[in-house]
Amino acid sequence: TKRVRNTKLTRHFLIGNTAHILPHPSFPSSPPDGHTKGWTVYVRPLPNGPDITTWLKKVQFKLHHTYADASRTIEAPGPFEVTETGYGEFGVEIRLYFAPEAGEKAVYREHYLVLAPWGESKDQMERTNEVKAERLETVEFNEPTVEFFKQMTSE
Ligand code: SLL
Repeated sequence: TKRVRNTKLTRHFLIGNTAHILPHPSFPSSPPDGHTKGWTVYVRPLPNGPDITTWLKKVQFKLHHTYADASRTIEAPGPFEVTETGYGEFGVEIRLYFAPEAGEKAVYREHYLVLAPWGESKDQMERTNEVKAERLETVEFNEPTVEFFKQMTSE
């Protein structure tokens, strides 16, 4: 496959989670026994940022083994997220699968779920019953295939 030499495509996105103490309006009123939190883990574009589904085609989230069907796969157009209830924090294993034209293997990220208020907005998180923990992520396509490069630069 022909590649564009000395060229790198960089794309930004967010990986994170939100969480709420139950009960919360976005969750069913009778969660499984012992489940005290509701949460969503996600891979998202930046606020007002460009569409990520031009390059991101599938996301696999691997949850803690205490979940039935711990492996959750979301295909484009997404949204690339998993919503669950539970009691504890754990590292979610995330695999990002790219458009076939990219000719790139899946890449791996981990997001450690945060369920308790933290940091500078701790008080606000407590007041609003919404915890959020997210970070900016980057993928780089080095010497992209000609086809993928054309597609990405003609958006
Ligand atoms: C902890 N190390 O003990 C962690 C484990 C387990 C998370 C967290 C419920 C799963 C289910 C759930 O929240 N598991 O009941 O389906 O804090």
